[in-house]
Amino acid sequence: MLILGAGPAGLTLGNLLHASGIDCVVLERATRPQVQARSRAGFLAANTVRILERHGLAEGLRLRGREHATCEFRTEDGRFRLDYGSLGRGERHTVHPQHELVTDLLTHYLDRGGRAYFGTEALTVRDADGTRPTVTVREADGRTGTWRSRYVAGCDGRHGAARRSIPPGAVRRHHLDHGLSWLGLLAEAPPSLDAVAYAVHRRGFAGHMARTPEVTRYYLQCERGTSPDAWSEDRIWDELALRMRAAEYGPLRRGRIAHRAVVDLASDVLEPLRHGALLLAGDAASLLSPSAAKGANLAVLEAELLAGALIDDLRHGRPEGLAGYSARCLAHIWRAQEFSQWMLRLLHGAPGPADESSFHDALRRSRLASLATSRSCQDWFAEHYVGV
Ligand code: RFL
Repeated sequence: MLILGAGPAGLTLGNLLHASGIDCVVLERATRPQVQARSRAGFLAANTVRILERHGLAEGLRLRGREHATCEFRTEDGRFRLDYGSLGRGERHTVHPQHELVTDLLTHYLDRGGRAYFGTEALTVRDADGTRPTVTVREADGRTGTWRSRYVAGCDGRHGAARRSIPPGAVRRHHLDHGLSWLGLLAEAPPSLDAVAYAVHRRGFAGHMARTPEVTRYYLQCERGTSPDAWSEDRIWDELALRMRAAEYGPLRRGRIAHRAVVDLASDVLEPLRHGALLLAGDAASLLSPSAAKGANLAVLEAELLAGALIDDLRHGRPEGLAGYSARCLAHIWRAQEFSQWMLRLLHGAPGPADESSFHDALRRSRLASLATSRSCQDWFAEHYVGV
């Protein structure tokens, strides 16, 4: 079994297959230190924690993860908090930065004899419609090589070889460009408040999310095409303070901006998540806007479903699970897409002609007012915000 990519999807899958005695190899383009340093997600859903616990993979997050269950909205109409841990199904997030989760999963896999090759970039997957797909790779020393296996799991993200190798028309790609961009920032500063904060401002959205006691993620909506380095640190902090209404609600704790990247908000779903012997999971299968923090959680869920189906097929000769893998995942993916889209419309007006955007802006205010005042709306929000 070949697994392309050592992110949350590939490493969860690798651990589950290896624990079932299935011979598998993870091929990863980056070096091990690069993989373990990539900061992205931080909020793990309760279901993700349950999956990791079920398979003995939750030790790190139990030791270092912190429960989180409050979010705050700041708008032109004031601010309100939702203690979502006491709404909906009463579930909470666990804050555990993605690079720590990846490090936990990788260490667990390698310590138990799992095989992984770093600096090994998959170039193409060929013959996926046969029973012996071939992966051509560029190895760490620059030479090309080939790997063959019964199945290939494409867990190599949105720009990986798995997606590229699917012939045009073989699967359908549903795609939506939201026309919005966020400057994603990691600040070497403690969180400024004890809640996730979403600030809606006429100058654009701003977000605040704890990562660790020393590091906080912030987002600033920016113009499409903005270079990540275009904003000075002072401008970033001033703009965050303005949009988050720090003068009214309390100052932000400033620190060095350690990482910055512009994210063009887009979503897509491939359907089905399979081309013959090539099976997709994680961002390779579906890309979500980061508005609802679902991507890493879906990656873990899909990896568990794929592992179960592969184990049934390879160990017990039951291929039905693999046949149903795509449909099972797509049901979860579309629910997550729908909620991410709803969140996006909660936090932004819509780009477009002035009259349309003022209409969307009024809808956004009304949506926020419902969330602030309606218990059933809050229960719905909590269930979907923490769930996958
Ligand atoms: P990953 O993590 O991208 O891992 C893919 C791995 O494949 C490797 N690779 C290749 N290897 C071999 N050959 C090739 N040709 C290869 N091409 C790529 C890469 O080096 C990498 O190691 O995909 P995976 O496993 O599917 O996991 C998906 C998540 O990483 C992603 O959905 C989340 O980070 C999304 N996301 C968030 N999700 C959450 O659930 N909660 C959050 O709070 C959250 N915050 C975020 C996010 C994504 C962000 N970015 C990237 C837009 C915040 C940000 C800023």
